[in-house]
Amino acid sequence: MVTPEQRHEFETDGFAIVPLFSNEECDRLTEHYMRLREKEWPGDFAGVDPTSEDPLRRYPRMIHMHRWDEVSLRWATDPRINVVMIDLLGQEPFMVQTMLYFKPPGARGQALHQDQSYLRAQPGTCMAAWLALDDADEENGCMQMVRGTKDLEILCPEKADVSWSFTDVQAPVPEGMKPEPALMKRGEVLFFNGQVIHGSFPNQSPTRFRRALIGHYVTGDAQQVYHWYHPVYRMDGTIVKFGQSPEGGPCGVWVDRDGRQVVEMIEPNDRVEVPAE
Ligand SMILES: O=C(O)CCC(=O)C(=O)O
Repeated sequence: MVTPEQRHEFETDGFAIVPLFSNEECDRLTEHYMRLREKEWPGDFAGVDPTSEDPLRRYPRMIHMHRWDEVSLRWATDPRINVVMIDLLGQEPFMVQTMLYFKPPGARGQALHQDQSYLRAQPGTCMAAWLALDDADEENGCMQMVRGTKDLEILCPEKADVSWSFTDVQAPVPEGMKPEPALMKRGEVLFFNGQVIHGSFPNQSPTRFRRALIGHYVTGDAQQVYHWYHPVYRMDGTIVKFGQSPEGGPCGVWVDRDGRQVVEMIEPNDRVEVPAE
């Protein structure tokens, strides 16, 4: 299922794009979630306001749909996703989260971050399967990936600029590293590990949505994950008993060592707050 090029990309950068779903499947999924979005569901913490000026209040992301929506559970445990994960990781993963980002025209993006700073899979890491339901490019706010970050520890978060990001924290990126756009056709899935720094810029299109269906997983060797991601599912859709990762712990900051940027781990209380931009 995974080509030698895709495997090489994943081994080098911690991410790879694999075409997996047909246009008809994308149509069906898009229709399904657009219909669901007409109502409020568990996980809609900020509420849905069809009259809001803010595109993300009209179409907020959905979270953990697999807990109440059979279509989402079936998609997140789809055998094709499982085969790719096994190919890339050597082991079957566990599924812990689903999300649907609608990202309508004019919507803010999401500041750069590492998924592992939220999921805290231990041992091992987490993985994402990010399915483009629309073609995604720089105009409508495609994913942005930072090469060279696939093995990083969890970085201490900084404040993000909420004028363009709907989240208020970001992972620091040192000079010399920069996000690169992941241009995708609908039906392609971007697989990336929990260390890779990634995010997305605003949707600048006046007309195009940039919808994505996302599954989050922990690698097969993991025994703990943060409590927000429980219950944990096997790839056959059954629930498995899992430990809970503790809160807090050290995080990394970039320091200059002989002209090279390296990550140094510190206790969170020793951090110096960086003012918001
Ligand atoms: O879809 C996006 O814009 C961002 C998604 C993301 O960063 C994530 O799923 O971790």
